Amino acid sequence: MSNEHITTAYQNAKQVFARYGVDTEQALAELKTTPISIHCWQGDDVRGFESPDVALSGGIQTTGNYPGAASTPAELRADMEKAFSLIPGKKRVNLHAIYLDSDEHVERDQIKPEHFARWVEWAKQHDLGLDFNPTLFSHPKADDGLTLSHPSEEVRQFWVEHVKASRKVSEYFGRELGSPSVMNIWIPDGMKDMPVDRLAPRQRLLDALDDALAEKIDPAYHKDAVESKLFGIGAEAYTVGSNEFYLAYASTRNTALCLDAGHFHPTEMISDKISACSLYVQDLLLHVTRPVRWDSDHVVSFDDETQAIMREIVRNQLQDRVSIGLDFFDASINRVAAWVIGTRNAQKALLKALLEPTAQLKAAEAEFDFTTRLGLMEEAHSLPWAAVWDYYCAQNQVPVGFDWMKDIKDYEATINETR
Ligand code: RNT
Ligand code: ZN
Repeated sequence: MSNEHITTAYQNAKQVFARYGVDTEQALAELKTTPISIHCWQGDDVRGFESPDVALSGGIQTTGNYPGAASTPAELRADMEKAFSLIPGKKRVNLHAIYLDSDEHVERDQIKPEHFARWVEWAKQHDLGLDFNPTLFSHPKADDGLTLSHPSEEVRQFWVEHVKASRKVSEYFGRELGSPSVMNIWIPDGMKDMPVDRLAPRQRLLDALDDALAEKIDPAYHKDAVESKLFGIGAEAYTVGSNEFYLAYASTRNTALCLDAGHFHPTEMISDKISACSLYVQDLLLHVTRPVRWDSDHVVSFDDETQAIMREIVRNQLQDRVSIGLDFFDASINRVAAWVIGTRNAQKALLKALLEPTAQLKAAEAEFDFTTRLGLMEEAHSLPWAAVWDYYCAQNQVPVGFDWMKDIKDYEATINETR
């Protein structure tokens, strides 16, 4: 499609949206400044660079053996750069502690900002914010399936020290890059079969978190977030960090709350949790992902729930309080393409939400005119938002439509020679 066609289609769409009281220019300006935090771990199947041989643990799994996975920090950064050249708008990169870039082995409780200095340099060069995660899995001290809730004081303390060390790294990111790093704590702790004591591990987790987060850090540089989960592989009967546990923790300790779209019962949707949680916690972090029958972490699709999530943010004007992060890992397709597909889908859903005639919908609802509400809501799905998306891609010098696939195929051909 030529630029002229794209612009003409956009101008037509702009008129259509204007008739519904929607300003496309404003929507595009907002889309452009809303960052999406792209997770590094899609690029190497959550392996990291700490110990090449340690298997992924913690009840999460990647499946597939598509060639070309990154195995060094330089390869991972190159892959992300390629993906970013195909994704418009503002990006952040979400790192896990196991992605340290160090020439020597460093134990988790010993990680320091210097082990992430090359990531920060790179982020500066590419105008990226950074977010962070302590890694409480894929480690011998997590082999019992318990970390911060472990009955052993020694094991627990090791993980507390890891979280403390991670906060320093996160603070360093925020300080260096001028925007707060959101540091998300997810632990795999749970049990395969019915526990006798559900309380004591939760009490230990509560105390360990309070200890790990005791030091105040300027929220201009760093924010803590906590992520609940319903179950994991090998932790089917019980997770210590359940939803109730962390919702109450975040609201009483003033941390952010992370809602992962795959961490609830299959008919529960995080889109319906955003508004409720926003009344009790100041900041939310989203792990936008696609659960297929379970917490499978499939690549984000342009599906109903992804659209509903973005609508909730926009309708309630929560853009400043909700950080949008992605969390999927698929090893069965080209990993760079996975980032491109998932991130572009999240952005499309956000744009579509920004183009919704929300004021008219709210007015209909206020008048109990539910017929108008449903009619307009349904018509809004087929308004020409895709023409606005194409124009946005062209304006931001990234491929329009499926043209990005050619770049992926070319990149794949060069990668296959070296990996
Ligand atoms: C696991 C959680 C967690 C991880 C990442 C790698 O179920 O969703 O967020 O996916 O930390
Ligand atoms: Zn998650």
